Amino acid sequence: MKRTLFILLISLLPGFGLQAGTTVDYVANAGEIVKATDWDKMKTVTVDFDEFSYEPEELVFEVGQPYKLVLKNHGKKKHYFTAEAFYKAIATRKVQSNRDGEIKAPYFTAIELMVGGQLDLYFVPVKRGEYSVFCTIKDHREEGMEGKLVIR
Ligand SMILES: [Cu+2]
Repeated sequence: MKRTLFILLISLLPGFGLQAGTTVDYVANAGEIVKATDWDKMKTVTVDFDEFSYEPEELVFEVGQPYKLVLKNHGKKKHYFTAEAFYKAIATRKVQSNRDGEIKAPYFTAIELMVGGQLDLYFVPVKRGEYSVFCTIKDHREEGMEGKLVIR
């Protein structure tokens, strides 16, 4: 009886039941980090998409440094920038389209760019690590649309 109760209590602890089958959690206090950040110190980094590449294919970000990551599609096809673990390792301020508006959300799993499209991701790196990014359309990843996002 006591043992059953103990197991029940343990399984109710926040996060305890999430470990199996879940990858990484997202940055829960992203809002506070974004607010506390001096956005005047923001650095702009651009990634150009084409068939079938990201240029540059590796990016290095510093923890705590605010960034605007400009994603531009110069190709003749639409492309993804899928990086779930990376998006969960950053505090996202917003994703902005200069023409259409902006989206605020705790994290994303993927960003898709239409032909000629551009989206700007405003964020602060939080969790150190090496994260992969790739395009999930057909064989684009095998063709070379794969990169590395490093937070140090
Ligand atoms: Cu693609």
